[in-house]
Amino acid sequence: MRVEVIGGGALGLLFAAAAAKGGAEVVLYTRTTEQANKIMDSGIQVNGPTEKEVWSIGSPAIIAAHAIDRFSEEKGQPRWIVLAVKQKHLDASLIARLQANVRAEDRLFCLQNGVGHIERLTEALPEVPVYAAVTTEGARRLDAAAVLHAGKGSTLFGRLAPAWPKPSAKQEQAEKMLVKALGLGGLSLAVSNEIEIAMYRKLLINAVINPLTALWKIENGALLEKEERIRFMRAVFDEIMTIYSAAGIEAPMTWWEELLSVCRATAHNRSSMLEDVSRGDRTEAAWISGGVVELANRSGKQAPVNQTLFYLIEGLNGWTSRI
Ligand code: KPL
Repeated sequence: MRVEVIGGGALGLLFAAAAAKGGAEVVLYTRTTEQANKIMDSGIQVNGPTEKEVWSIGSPAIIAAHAIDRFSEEKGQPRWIVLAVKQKHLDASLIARLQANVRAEDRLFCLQNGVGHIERLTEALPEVPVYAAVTTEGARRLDAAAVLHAGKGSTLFGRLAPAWPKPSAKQEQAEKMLVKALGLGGLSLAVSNEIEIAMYRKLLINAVINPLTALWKIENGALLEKEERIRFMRAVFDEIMTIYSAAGIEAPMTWWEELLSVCRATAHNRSSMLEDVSRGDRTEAAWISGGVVELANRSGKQAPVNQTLFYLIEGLNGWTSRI
């Protein structure tokens, strides 16, 4: 089985290394040639939560690493193409590159936070099966070729209805092979027929935790340290639940408890949005808080709390494109 991973961030390195360990032929595409060269020289190092759990994998399992402009059509076996770039990098030029080089037999596996990308990709590549993936793996990039797999999570993947309600036998076989290879590589993966609800659950978690931790410059667990913070989280949560209900999304109230559990389980994490803001990078707010606002608008509703969070975050580093 061939797996091509686009994106050399924490999840890209982790998925590429796991697929290679699990026996797949892996090609990794990174933003820079320097990173690709480093990976070809040293392989990828995966560090577990304790010092003892370190392993690396390189050639021949990782058959190549290239800068993304080398991504091209492959005449051989169908590929799983793991899109491990952030939403902000899933732009018109990357989508055009995919349109030119991905064949109908390939499959896209999309690891982005937020919403909107699956629809964009499905529209751009109508012949290609597009899978949404929702992961709770905790990973942090240590350097160009090393990743810390800090928290063992799991990944659900599936297709949004009504795209391909029943996968073909070939498709099911390909799904099984991916689950097996990544499982052997240490990642727990399962196919879900309800990936949409998993995406909305993750969207809610990200839409509450990410902007608040980024604005207040705190770790996830610190959200629970003060009553006022919890009240604010609740206001964001309640607004999202009202929007979900208007949009016909069946979201249980137990998601509040789950949200609090995620804060406890990732207490010492700095959210991805806090990291982006600290580096002066553009965040994923447009696809998280902005995704909630768009969902509200589609049902004829407003989302003032999420809209305000989106504006505040976009304004933090001078990213005011939509304001
Ligand atoms: O997904 C996350 C993120 O930071 O983007 C959470 C779950 C909030 C963990 O930090």
